Amino acid sequence: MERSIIPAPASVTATDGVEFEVTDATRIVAPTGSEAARIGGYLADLLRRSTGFPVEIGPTAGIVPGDTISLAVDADAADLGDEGYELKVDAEAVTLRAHRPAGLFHGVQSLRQLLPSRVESGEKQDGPWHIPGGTVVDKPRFAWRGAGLDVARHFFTVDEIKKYVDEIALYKINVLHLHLTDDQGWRIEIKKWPELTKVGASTAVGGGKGGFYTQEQYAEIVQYAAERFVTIVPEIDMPGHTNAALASYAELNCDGKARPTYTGIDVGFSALCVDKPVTYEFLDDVLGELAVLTPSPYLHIGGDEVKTLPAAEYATFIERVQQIVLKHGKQVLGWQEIAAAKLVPGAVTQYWDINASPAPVAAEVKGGAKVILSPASKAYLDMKYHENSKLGLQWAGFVEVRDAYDWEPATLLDGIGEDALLGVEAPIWSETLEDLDAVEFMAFPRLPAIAEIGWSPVAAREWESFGSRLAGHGPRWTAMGVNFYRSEQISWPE
Ligand code: TNX
Repeated sequence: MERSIIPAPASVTATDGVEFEVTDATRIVAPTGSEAARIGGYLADLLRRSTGFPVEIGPTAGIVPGDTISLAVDADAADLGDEGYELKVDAEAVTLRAHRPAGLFHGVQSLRQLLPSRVESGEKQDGPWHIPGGTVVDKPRFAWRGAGLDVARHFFTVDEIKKYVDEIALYKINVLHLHLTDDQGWRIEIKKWPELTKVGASTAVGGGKGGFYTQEQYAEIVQYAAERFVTIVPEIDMPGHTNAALASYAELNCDGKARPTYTGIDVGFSALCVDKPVTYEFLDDVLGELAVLTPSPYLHIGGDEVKTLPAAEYATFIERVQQIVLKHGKQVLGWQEIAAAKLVPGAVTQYWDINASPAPVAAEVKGGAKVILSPASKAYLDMKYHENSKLGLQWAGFVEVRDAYDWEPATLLDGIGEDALLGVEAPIWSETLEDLDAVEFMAFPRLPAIAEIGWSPVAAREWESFGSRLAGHGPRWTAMGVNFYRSEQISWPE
């Protein structure tokens, strides 16, 4: 069983010689109207497309042995936690149990991966459809297993985001962090500041046409992701990375003059005017509108790479913005640079810059702050795989699959141990990536590596095992229509 599941489950016991066969009599059993039934419906849709079987859902089992896949939330299964599940497969039935619906959803992802890869096809395929027998008992190591996507340097459509949500959910990723604003583009409608999406949204790196999400479209993304147990975490980067806003509104600039729009890829040149009251009125409106659209407890305020502000002004700015975040009922999340300011209780920093000292973050940790790890040399999926990669950047080095896989969060940084970690996240910056095809090429196969680091216990993590499991996912991606990089480190099946 364990030969195929990514991320590696906490525990797997295979029953050799036993298998369950999905047939035209297979039914999904879950209480009518329950979350279990909704998740069962998601599984049924997947099975119907590729098997061509009717796969009915109902509250009671069928009468033929071997025809039942049951899903249930079990109030007594508290030991499985918020996201864990237990999956039992024998010749008669598949039984999936969890304490919470999220666990059922994750269990369905494991079940998917136990079926032949052609189950991922959008068209009817030939059987047989066997699932190997055994028991999986599984729950995550870290609560935060994120993917990040920069929709500012290049714009990605609602449909592209939805497809990416589907792809990351397969690997039990539970956060999609959207980098909504940067120098090259402002991508979210803010009703009180309409020029942001008239001017700021009109550009992209390289001079493309840009774009933005209306609040309605954004809510649709949030909802679609929530149905897949993925939380959208929005980022408004500030005080730097703000040229798109500074081009949209003259009054946000200290000299009162609107900046020209920007389509290059330099970083660090822009900054909001930290002394002007209008700056904080602006941020209050932006974060306020966004908070209403955001079920996540966190608003990401960026805070990275400001090269034009004195340190004291930067710190004062971050301290003021934190109060705005709190006022709107949210908690503060920011890139590691915000650790230079006095952080409010509950604030989380996201480590990325391998060239900067982690000491300020470690100091915050001493005071109880939590950290998300996105070390660029391992977890930045926009880094080139090797020197001849056409897509990607290379400031943090080349990142092959094994580099993305072979590191341990709890021992990576001095003073930032297991207890301080909320989890891990794999960002994709889109300076060189114009569409989802390009994003997929960077994410696969490295995203599953980061997903395994975030989910699996250390004892279940091993490169040889990961590599052989990963090889089997190549045909799965092909069946799903997911572009991927055929790394030479992996023995892909023909
Ligand atoms: C650094 S990561 C940045 C981004 C770039 C990225 C490219 C971070 C907080 N800032 O603005 O897009 O490198 O890899």
